[in-house]
Amino acid sequence: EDGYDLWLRYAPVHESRLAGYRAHATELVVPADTATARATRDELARGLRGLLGQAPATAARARRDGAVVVGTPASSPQLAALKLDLSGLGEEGYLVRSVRIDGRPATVVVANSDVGALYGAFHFLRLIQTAQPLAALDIREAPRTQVRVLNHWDNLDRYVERGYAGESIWDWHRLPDWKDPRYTDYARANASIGINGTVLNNVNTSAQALTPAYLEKTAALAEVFRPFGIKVYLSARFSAPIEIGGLETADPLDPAVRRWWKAKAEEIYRTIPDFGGFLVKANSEGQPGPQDYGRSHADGANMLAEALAPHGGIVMWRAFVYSHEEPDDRAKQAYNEFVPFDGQFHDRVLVQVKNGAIDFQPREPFHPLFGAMPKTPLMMEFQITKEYLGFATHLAYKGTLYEEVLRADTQVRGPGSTVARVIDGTLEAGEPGRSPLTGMAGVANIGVDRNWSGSHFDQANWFAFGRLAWDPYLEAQAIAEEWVKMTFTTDPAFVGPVVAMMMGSREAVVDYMTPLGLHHLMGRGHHYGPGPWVAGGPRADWTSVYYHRADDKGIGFDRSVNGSDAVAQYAPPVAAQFGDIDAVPEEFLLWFHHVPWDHRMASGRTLWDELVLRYGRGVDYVKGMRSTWDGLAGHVDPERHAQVAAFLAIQEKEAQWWRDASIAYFQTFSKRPLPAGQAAPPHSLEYYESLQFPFAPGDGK
Ligand code: BDP
Repeated sequence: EDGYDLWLRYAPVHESRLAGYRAHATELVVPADTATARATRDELARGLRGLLGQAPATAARARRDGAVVVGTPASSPQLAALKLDLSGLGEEGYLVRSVRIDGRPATVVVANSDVGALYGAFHFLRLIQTAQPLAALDIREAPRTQVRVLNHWDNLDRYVERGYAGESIWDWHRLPDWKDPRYTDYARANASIGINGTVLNNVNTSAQALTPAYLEKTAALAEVFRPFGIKVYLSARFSAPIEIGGLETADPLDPAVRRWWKAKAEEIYRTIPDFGGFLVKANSEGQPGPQDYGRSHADGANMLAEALAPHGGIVMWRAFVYSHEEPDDRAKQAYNEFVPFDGQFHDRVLVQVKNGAIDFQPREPFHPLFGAMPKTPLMMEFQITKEYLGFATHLAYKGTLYEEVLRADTQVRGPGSTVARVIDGTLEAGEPGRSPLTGMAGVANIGVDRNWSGSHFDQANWFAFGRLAWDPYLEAQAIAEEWVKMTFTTDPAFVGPVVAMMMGSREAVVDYMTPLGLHHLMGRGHHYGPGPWVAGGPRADWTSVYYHRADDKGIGFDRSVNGSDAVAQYAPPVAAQFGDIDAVPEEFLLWFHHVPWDHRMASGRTLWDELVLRYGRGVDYVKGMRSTWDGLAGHVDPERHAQVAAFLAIQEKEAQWWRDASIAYFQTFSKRPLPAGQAAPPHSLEYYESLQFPFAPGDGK
């Protein structure tokens, strides 16, 4: 058990359920003969063999009690005869129903397309994997977003930016000739959670990715993924016309540049007929972009969209931008740069927005762009990899982070205007001229490690992202339960405590790293470990002191009307709440306010005391996770148990380090004693500041 099988382990079900399940899977009927249908049949056979100890006989039509029939009405007269209502399911939705065929009980998985049936087959398997009953099924599912993609921050030399699971799984050197079987397993895993696209290369990309040799390699991957309903996309470097096209400029209004991109799109689609489109990071952190020529984001995005649109492609244009001029508050920049262009983007453009306005911190308030561009489809960008949450060694379930953001209420159209409704398009569907595109992207945490994600529990974050991209209204807790059952065991004695531990794990990271709305306090560059003292260097907004602003009066970034007034970017009721030091939720207190050390908190304690206690609470939570996990040894295979245990020990050490270093540093400003019972940091501040990690993973370029 090295974790390679992810949540598709298909371990034998408990004996007590075996007979019941077998009776509902006596015969497997997947009548279509397409690559997708074959993949569906193979997966069902593999899954049922593992779960039930034997694969059912395959047949061309159902003839026994308990057959499982999977496909489209067009592929199966037996399914057609049921005359099920498939309207509204689209190309990716499905039904899973208990029916009678020729008088015999059967389970059918029916869809309008083979890919819909594949998704339904994974759902059927998931029911067994999570110990659900199979009688009287009446499931109707369709994805609520259209573009559900992973973003790999993988360089062509296989280095993964912010990757903590080894090098890239894309073996560009051996492609297109050698197609590693791992690519197929990657596609299975993604399809099982409804992911239908993958951006293969880093947003900080080399233009090489668009050269003929790399398009051939990309085509080979597309061929592996196609049966699983997964399209390939590429990050496009805006200056590619210069670097690989020999042009003098990449000005999006220059006719030769426009012709170049059109020709490039034609070339791509000749090689990959179902290519998904481009992801673009432009005019951000030194990347080239339309502003280099005095043009706008809309000019840049629209030029690319015009080149791709005739072929059905899309552009995902990132809103993670900030210019090199010193801003008064980096948190305001994306909004300021994008809102003026609402309504001006081509209808094949999605603007891809990170969940918060800074950068994937352990907690951020929702990005103020959500709800502020009603005429433009905004796509969510979550980070699955844990750049700011302890890399792969800290156990932090991000389902709760995703859920918190998706449920946040922008209030732009009154209460209930949640971020989820912005993302799925329902909130602003009536806006004239608005493109119907919707989507969600997750920055992948995948590498060549046998367990894919660098740790066993990081697999849960990949899983949760996929499930929420499919349905942003799902609950983080329910997703964690599914994942634990599928990945480890359905035994309630294990599931209960492990899910509970996961549910609080991200809050623990917030506590021991950046409590009460603090943010961006990590080590410079690599982002490993605490660095609240980080100051100086090329940009103020790459330092910690810029964000925490601690002084002898207090701590926090004043974004109220008296400060940067970033709160004004939210709808008035939200702005009023966030902007009021007495009304702002405490978890965002120091995000929006510079707060005196003796400020009274809801607990009755002073801010300083509360801060110190929160750090300690985070460390204690990790200790609790360790003892919970130790107590569960008998329920897990020794290999996975040992690795999780070892990583929890690392996490405890590092949580303690974060707490101690942060307290040692902030105490130099607060000049107050620690609350009773709180241990002083064992080392001096100078000691923590002196620690160097030149080879921490993730930051090399
Ligand atoms: C930050 C990362 C950096 C990425 C950048 C981005 O530190 O490596 O290139 O975001 O999203 O989180 O473009």
